[in-house]
Amino acid sequence: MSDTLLVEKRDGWWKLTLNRPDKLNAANEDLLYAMQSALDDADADPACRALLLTGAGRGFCAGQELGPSIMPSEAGPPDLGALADLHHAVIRKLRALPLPVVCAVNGVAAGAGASYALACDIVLAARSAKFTMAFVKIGLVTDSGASHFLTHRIGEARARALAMLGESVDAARAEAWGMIWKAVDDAVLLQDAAAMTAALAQGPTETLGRLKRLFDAAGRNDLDAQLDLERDAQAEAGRGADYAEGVRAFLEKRAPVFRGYG
Ligand code: T3D
Repeated sequence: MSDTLLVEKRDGWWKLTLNRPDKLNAANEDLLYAMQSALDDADADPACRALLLTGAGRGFCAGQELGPSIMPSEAGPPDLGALADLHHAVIRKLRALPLPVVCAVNGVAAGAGASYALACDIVLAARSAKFTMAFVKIGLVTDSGASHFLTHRIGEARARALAMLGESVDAARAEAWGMIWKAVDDAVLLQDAAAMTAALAQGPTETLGRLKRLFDAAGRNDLDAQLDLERDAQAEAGRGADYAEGVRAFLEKRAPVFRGYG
């Protein structure tokens, strides 16, 4: 078990904390593998019905760890394609995980660190936090999905400018632009994010997983294709115990008790 990622198992949900605070939680290989493994474990455990991702200390994540291991050496240039694959495996797992993932951005989210936040389903950010497309400042392209997430959320004009200028966006502007769900006061970020994750963990988990698939597809589908996908997902939802419980609870004028699966 790596200490670069803290995994706390709560009642129905897990909290993952990026834990390299002296480096603003910059991602080294150890952290990237730890994230992959924690996401696989969460996927395999039916008792985990939601995830919260945050960072330890004053930063959320400063992106790829910058150091000699990714510098050109006598052996030649570094294989940044292979390194991108490592980051991208984490992004793919975050998106494919059939559970809601909440991100509490507690401080700066730079480079791939911003991408990790944007890959989550619901992003809350402390008012003091900022998102920085730092890639270009070191001569790299925007990766780990940031060019995709930004284009879809804030539009191409803003996405291109952010990527090319390497400018920062603070949490209030990120909310105003639709890049994230909400900016909240620093003092309440973690408690708000934990309450939201705990509430999602009580939800109809399989339906929340289907919602993820629908919204992932919405960006590439035309209306006809999306209507077909919605019909198929609704047909699946209608066969589930949580749908029956939802309607029963409504008729009985009580809160539903969703099992999550089955
Ligand atoms: O192949 C591939 O796909 C490659 C992958 C690329 C994806 C990427 O993420 S590329 C972008 C990599 N990240 C960056 O370029 C960001 C570098 N960091 C910064 O620009 C600044 O640190 C921040 C804007 C994020 C925050 O600034 P500030 O002033 O609040 O903090 P600081 O003093 O710069 O940093 C605090 C410490 O964290 C400092 O260490 P020290 O001096 O106290 O010992 C700093 O060196 C360290 N740190 C910050 N970012 C990184 C880092 N150490 C290693 N790697 C980092 N990315």
